[in-house]
Amino acid sequence: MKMKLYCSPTSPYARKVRVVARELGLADLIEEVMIDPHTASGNFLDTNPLSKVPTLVTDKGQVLPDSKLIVEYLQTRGRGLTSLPRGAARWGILRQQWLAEGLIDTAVGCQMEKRRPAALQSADMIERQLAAIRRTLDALESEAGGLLTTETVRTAEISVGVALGYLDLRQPQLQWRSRREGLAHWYLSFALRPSMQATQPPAT
Ligand SMILES: N[C@@H](CCC(=O)N[C@@H](CS)C(=O)NCC(=O)O)C(=O)O
Repeated sequence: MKMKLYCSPTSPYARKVRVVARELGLADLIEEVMIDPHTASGNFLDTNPLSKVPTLVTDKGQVLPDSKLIVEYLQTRGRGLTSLPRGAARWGILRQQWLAEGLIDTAVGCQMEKRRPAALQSADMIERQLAAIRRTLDALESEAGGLLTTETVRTAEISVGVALGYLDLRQPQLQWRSRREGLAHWYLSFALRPSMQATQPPAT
């Protein structure tokens, strides 16, 4: 039985898992099922009562309802990612990964706010989130030299790459590349990886 990955074509959390699956050579073992978690019903809600994508059902029928959990699980099933060093360097790389994860959370938060009826949206809230995104991009830019462009990468690069791709999709007006040459240069080659190309979100 194949594993089943519930995802949506635009979710950055789902894309992260889909990229990891491909980098680990596990894509053939996983059936990707595209759903809209905002309108999902029936089977999916029984599978994940949180109604969020990504959700993985393993080949043993276990349900994993969160991208970080799924990435951890997939790493026990395949090889193809560079493992993290030990010691101080480990925390530097994880810091970059967590900044990127925060970037995704904040950009998705912005998107959720924009989904509300116009009269209920808070311009202050959106501006506060955009300011956090700009600051976080600046922090990632200052450490962009540490991002790998090697044949195999780490989960940190995948989180950073997916976060930047999501900004292209949802916040193009931010022009994140402007004055962030290090990140922009790194992303040019990262975005060409087959795992990234195969998971590009549709143009909206
Ligand atoms: N912490 C979760 C977040 C997943 C998440 O929020 N996914 C969004 C799509 S980008 C979703 O399913 N939203 C549906 C909803 O909140 O009802 C993860 O890392 O997987």
